[in-house]
Amino acid sequence: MTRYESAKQRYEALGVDVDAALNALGNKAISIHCWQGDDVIGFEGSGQALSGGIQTTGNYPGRARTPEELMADFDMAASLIPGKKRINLHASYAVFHGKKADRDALLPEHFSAWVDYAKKHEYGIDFNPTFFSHPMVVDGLTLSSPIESVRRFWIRHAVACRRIASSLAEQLGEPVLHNIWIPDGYKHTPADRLGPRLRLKNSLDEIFAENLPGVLDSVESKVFGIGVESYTVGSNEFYMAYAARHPGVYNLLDNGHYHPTESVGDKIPALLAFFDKVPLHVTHPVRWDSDHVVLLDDETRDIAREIVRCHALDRVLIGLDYFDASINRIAAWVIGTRNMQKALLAALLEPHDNLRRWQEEGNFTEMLLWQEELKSLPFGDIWEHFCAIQGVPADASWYEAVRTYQENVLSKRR
Ligand code: RNT
Ligand code: ZN
Repeated sequence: MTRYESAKQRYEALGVDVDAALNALGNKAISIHCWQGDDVIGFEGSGQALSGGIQTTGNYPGRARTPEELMADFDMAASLIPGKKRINLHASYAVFHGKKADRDALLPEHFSAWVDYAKKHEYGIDFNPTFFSHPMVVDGLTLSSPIESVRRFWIRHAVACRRIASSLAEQLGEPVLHNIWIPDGYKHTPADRLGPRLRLKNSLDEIFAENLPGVLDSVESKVFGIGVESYTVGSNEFYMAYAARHPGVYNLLDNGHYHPTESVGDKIPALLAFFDKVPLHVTHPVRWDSDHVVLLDDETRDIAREIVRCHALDRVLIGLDYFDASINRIAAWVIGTRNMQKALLAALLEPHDNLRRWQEEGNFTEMLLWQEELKSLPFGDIWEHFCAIQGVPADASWYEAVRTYQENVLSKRR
């Protein structure tokens, strides 16, 4: 008997359908963020520093500088990741053939290179307007700016981006998540907390006014950013209420955007009670929204567990969001994405019906006992089998390919 067969027997003895778990995992797309590959710089060539209170730290050599490099690097990572993949793009990754367009004049044609690329590799695409690293961010504000010309510029940007998302959806034949995150906030305690929020609300109303097929809209809240520590316009309550009042607009949960003792795992079922979709940015915050590489830690496992327990694999849209420049960027993609998938697999291998029954019967002893016992079952053997049938390296040997690529390609980028 192989290690896989023996592990499978142990899970099956608990009533877990291992084949169904492998199938579900293989069919669940993970939306992988393009911006890990180039430190959130994009292709505008403006030389603008990353702004908006987010930061990439580290200076590992070999970041992608062009669309060709980023696409090649992403392919390298994707070849080492099992299952279905989507690529999550930002507007700042437009590929201009010749004449550049400012953010408020972006068109679907500026993303045709990405469509060709995605079609060739069968990746889905998700899309984000880019409200940072641009001179029209004035005093740190965009959609909530009191300067009407600034606010209008960013409304035009988001309108353009929703149209691009709709065009991408049409070209790919499947929905595209269009997620709005803005950096707006204040370093100092503001004198007026309501005004900026009312301006943001009006901006969103204008942005979402157009009915666009294929677009899944979401808004992403945050608690604070670097340099905007005292007030965030797009707070949790603000966007939660906005999404609840606007059918078709979803509330995206980024697990770096809450107080450290809050659990995004717990927020998922709360939102599933009211929304048919819950989009996520899975990250690893260390003391702040530091966007470290996703780990197979309790938080990631809890997020995965809630998705699976709630039978919501098709309702929760899993995207990743981190940018670590201190390690090989391709390895960062591979480690983080595989960790998300490992967490999902572990969750799929839990006997949720039994656990739920014990909870309902008030049998908390057995519920606790088995929650703990599950942690030491041979989940790694099932994971390695999954990788093998998906045609990717099952263990850490995937790093060999990255090391070779580093030597032959990344180290030559100067
Ligand atoms: C920032 C948000 C946002 C960005 C990306 C680049 O705190 O998490 O999602 O990280 O859009
Ligand atoms: Zn995010």
